[in-house]
Amino acid sequence: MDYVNFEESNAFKSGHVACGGCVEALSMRVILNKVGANAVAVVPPSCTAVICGPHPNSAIGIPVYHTSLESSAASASGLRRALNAQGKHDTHVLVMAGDGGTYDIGFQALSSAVERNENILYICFDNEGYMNTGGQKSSSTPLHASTGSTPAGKVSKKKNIIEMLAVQEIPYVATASPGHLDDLANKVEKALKIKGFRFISVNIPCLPGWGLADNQGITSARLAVETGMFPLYEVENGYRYTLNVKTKDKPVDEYLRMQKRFRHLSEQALQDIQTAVDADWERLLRKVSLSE
Ligand SMILES: Cc1ncc(C[n+]2csc(CCOP(=O)(O)OP(=O)(O)O)c2C)c(N)n1
Ligand code: SF4
Ligand SMILES: [Mg+2]
Repeated sequence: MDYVNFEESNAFKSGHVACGGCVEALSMRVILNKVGANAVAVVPPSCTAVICGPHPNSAIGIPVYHTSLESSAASASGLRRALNAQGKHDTHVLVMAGDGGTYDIGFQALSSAVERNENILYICFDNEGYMNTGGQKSSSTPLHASTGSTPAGKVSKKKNIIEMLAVQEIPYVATASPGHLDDLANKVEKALKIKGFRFISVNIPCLPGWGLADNQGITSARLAVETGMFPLYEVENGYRYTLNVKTKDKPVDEYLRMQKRFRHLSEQALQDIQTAVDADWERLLRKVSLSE
């Protein structure tokens, strides 16, 4: 049984407006309790921005800078420098952004901040689409998923942002999941101790966006890991790979079939996804073994 290794510090308050059963809200609670009070958050338009809510009724216990969808990493860079100029080197600068604001619209600012190795912790809540605006496709949406803008299924594969960032040799890049909360908490704790650009992508099964029942968020998150659709791993300094859950023992259709966005899949499409996931898993294992 997974447990969460943190003390509740009222960093995330009840009464927020996430969908009932949303595992992003649960993830935010774990992350913010680890981050603590000495921090500022940068949040672009997204479910996260809605969940945080407006001042003075914010659901989170640290100051929030609501920036534009393009500019999270640039805004965070500016805040970091302003805090440094005030001698507040220990104040954490945290970005909490969606996949649309990270993989797509905010990617230019992200890429530049990564190149400068800004001292920022960037959390991407990856619900694989533009969910706050009704569920359109992003470049994080997986192959074949039906969305508001790809009703017959997406024709390209999910962008591999972890590898795109790791190749720049930043100190820390990781994936995490609300299905493994202790692992998520440990990764946040580890990232907070590192200086430089740190990036954690959290897989967020979105209840309305993926077509899941209100109580299926955690089950779906766990299946994403168990099927290898969303492996949990870390890349330090671009080369040291660590796999946090070392088994992949379920077929992808267990994960895909419970989501309405994949209900139209043919047997062939299912097989193609299985083949691609198996190949990606083998590649990941090779990278892990190379760094041992
Ligand atoms: C430049 C720009 N384009 C479009 C929008 C409208 N918009 C607001 S939130 C959003 C969805 C963002 O998706 P994502 O970052 O994945 O966050 P999610 O809603 O899924 O949490 C969009 C398209 C905007 N605010 N700015
Ligand atoms: S739309 Fe999805 S990610 Fe957004 S609050 Fe609802 S369940 Fe959570
Ligand atoms: Mg999204």
